[in-house]
Amino acid sequence: MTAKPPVDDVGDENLHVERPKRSAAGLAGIRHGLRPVLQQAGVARGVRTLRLVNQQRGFDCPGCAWPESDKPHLAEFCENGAKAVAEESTVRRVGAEFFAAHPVSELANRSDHWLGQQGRLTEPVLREAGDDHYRPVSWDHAFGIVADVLAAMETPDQAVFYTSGRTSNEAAFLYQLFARRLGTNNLPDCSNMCHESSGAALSETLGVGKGSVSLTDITDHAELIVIVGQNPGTNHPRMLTALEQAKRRGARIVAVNPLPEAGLIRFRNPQRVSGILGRGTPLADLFLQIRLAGDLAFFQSVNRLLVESGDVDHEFIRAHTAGFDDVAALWRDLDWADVGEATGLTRDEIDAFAAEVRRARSVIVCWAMGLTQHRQAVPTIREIVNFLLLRGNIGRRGAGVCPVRGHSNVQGDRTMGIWEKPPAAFLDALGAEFGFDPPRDHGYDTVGAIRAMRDGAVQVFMALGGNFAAATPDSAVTSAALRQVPLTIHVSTKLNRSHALAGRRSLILPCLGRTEIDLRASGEQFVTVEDSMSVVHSSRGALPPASPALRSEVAIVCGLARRVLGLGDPTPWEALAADYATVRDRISRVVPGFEDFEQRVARPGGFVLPHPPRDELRFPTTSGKALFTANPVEVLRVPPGRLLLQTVRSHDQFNTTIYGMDDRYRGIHGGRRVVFVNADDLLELGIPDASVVDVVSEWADGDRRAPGFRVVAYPTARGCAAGYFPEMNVLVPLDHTAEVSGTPASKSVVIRLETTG
Ligand SMILES: Nc1nc2c(c(=O)[nH]1)N[C@H]1C(S)=C(S)[C@@H](COP(=O)(O)OP(=O)(O)OC[C@H]3O[C@@H](n4cnc5c(=O)[nH]c(N)nc54)[C@H](O)[C@@H]3O)O[C@H]1N2
Ligand SMILES: Nc1nc2c(c(=O)[nH]1)N[C@H]1C(S)=C(S)[C@@H](COP(=O)(O)OP(=O)(O)OC[C@H]3O[C@@H](n4cnc5c(=O)[nH]c(N)nc54)[C@H](O)[C@@H]3O)O[C@H]1N2
Ligand SMILES: [Mo]
Repeated sequence: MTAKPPVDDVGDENLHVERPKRSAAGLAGIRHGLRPVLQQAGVARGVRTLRLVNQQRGFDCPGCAWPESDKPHLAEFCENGAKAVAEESTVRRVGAEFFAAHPVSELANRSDHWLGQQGRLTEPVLREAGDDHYRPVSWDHAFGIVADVLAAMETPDQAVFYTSGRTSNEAAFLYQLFARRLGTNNLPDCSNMCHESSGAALSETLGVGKGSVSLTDITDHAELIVIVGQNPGTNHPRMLTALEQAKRRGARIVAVNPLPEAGLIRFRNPQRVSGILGRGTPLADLFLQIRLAGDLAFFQSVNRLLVESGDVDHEFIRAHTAGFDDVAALWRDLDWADVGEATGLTRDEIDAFAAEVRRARSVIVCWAMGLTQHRQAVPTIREIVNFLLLRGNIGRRGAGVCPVRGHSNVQGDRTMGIWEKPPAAFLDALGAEFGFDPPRDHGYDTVGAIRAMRDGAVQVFMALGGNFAAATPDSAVTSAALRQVPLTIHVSTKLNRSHALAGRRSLILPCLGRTEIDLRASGEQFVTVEDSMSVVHSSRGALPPASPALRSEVAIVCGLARRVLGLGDPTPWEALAADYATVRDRISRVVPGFEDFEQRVARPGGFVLPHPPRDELRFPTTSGKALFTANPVEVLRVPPGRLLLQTVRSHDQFNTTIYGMDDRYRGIHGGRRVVFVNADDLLELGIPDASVVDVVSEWADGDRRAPGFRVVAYPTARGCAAGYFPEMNVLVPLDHTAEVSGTPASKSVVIRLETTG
């Protein structure tokens, strides 16, 4: 039952819309999850693969970064994990014949779905300047081309090294070492578009840019769990199991979201009989349908109420924090009319939430892209820290900050030094270990890299994973920028748009995926990853590689580094590529918290990295205290006749990888070009439900247009539309970014709808 890849693009011909679902997962979830694995991987390979996901001797799920429990179920995977595994373990292949048959000019017009469905890349290919085809090239020749172009650069800062968050710790560590040996900190990554805002806000206020809770804080201890700007039913389905456990022991759950997402309302656990048969567990006790970008005003109003009623932990504030008095003064000036306008919530709703908070001895706040991708993302997350500090909800059991990470190793890549703004202490340790003086100037982040490419300042763009052309904002600007780069290099498992919208010369270097056996000179290797709760553990592939020509990311980085840096470079690249234990040995001496790495990662479940606020109520900020910060509210006012647009994931995609054309929980089937709008807004705009419109975004430099979207009347907050990325990325202006973090503000774009038919 191995289905062949699609010949034609499916498009939206079969689009139909049903009522949104009220609950997530359940039996349908398992069935939907298994179907793609069995279709793409064949029955035997599929079942064998799924049995090994997230098991202690298996591989880490290439889906999201939600942690595994101590005692994984026999099948610790979810519907969307199954889809991620299927994408990678597919038996379809893209080789020389494929590229001979499909010119790049044709590939550029294919959808992300069609490209991804073609199968795994099997051999290195090169497209020369002026040629319309990729053609096979040897690994050696490919590395030679890169070495020649890098050697001809005027400065190392003309090269950019992007990383996506699936890269292992070992590969990431070597990749940043290579870039810095070359002399640049141009290491943008997908984190710049993801949790950069969280990292910025948390490191400033708490001294650590990561989450402070563990899985048992959620399952066993928290009395109140607040889920803000996150859609776990689709993007972190295993989180629902943890929330269900919390719920069963009496924890309260509050969801804050413009969309009534199915997973937030009710959950049917597919791994429990009652979940398969019954109606499941109601999850949220309180659902607050907030307006886009209203969260800063919301949390600030709650903070004010708590201070007014005296429901704060003065002892904690005095002992562990700084800045409270100034901030409390700002809160007293908060205008309730602004709060109402920004949040769309009534005073009763806010009071109800404050009452939940007063009752709870321990509170966790979880969030994801609904907070990080707004202009005021960093002040908003700082205000959440204020909220938790007020009642001592940091550094104690069942309490804390929980930014839920996206990619399975995005947090680990940062820990390994993938960052354009590396801390001096990291560079010092790296330089001491490898005997060189790393560059100190900050490099480009993702948006900075696009500007530099646009301005002709980049000679080489390399990507270790990801789909830069599709994931980044302002698609027209970005693809034009990429196409004028003299050489682009993509290390990838699957075909994607970035290979079609690549530089003047373009290389695709195919690599092993997580699911595959990685055999090196010293034997079979494993790699390590860090999950959203700072647990580091191993991941070992089990399937034969998709093609004998594939190399591991580690081998590719080391091979390239040797060729580029020459035989005179003292780094033992060959030895590092032969035995990943030697890489971990280096990491253990450079990165704090990785002492005895090899021994500790051998333990079942791995080990937890230190987190001073969580472990010892110590705040490594400049003042040594946790900081209250003043975050003035700026109400985002939209001109009449306009809406605010957020760009989200459907249930059938992993970022730019489109598994299928459905968004089951939201009732969308057979298409993706939809725009969700509140029925009352449609009435006011005079646009009937189901019309076809152009979505037009408005920015200082002019309009951007996404043609041909079907309007779907949907119970979203008033004034707040939604659509899918990457299709809507063409509407996000490059300069529309979050303060401080520079993250594209792709969840609050001012748009108008123009009817076309
Ligand atoms: N299956 C699957 N899993 C994934 C991914 C995937 O694409 N598919 N992607 C992975 C990655 S890289 C990431 S970063 C995560 C993303 O995980 P999520 O952040 O859950 O992903 P989004 O689809 O962007 O959903 C954003 C949510 O925030 C809400 N929201 C938007 N703006 C606001 C706001 O202003 N205030 C509030 N309170 N809510 C708001 C939206 O309505 C939506 O529910 O998922 C990871 N896991
Ligand atoms: N408008 C809008 N834009 C967004 C977002 C949004 O919410 N709205 N979300 C942003 C977020 S949170 C993120 S994280 C970024 C994601 O940005 P990216 O990380 O750049 O994009 P992905 O779609 O996750 O990358 C998928 C590609 O990775 C490759 N790949 C998969 N597995 C492996 C592997 O093991 N090794 C290697 N080398 N390659 C592999 C495959 O070729 C696949 O095509 O997008 C951002 N863009
Ligand atoms: Mo992400």
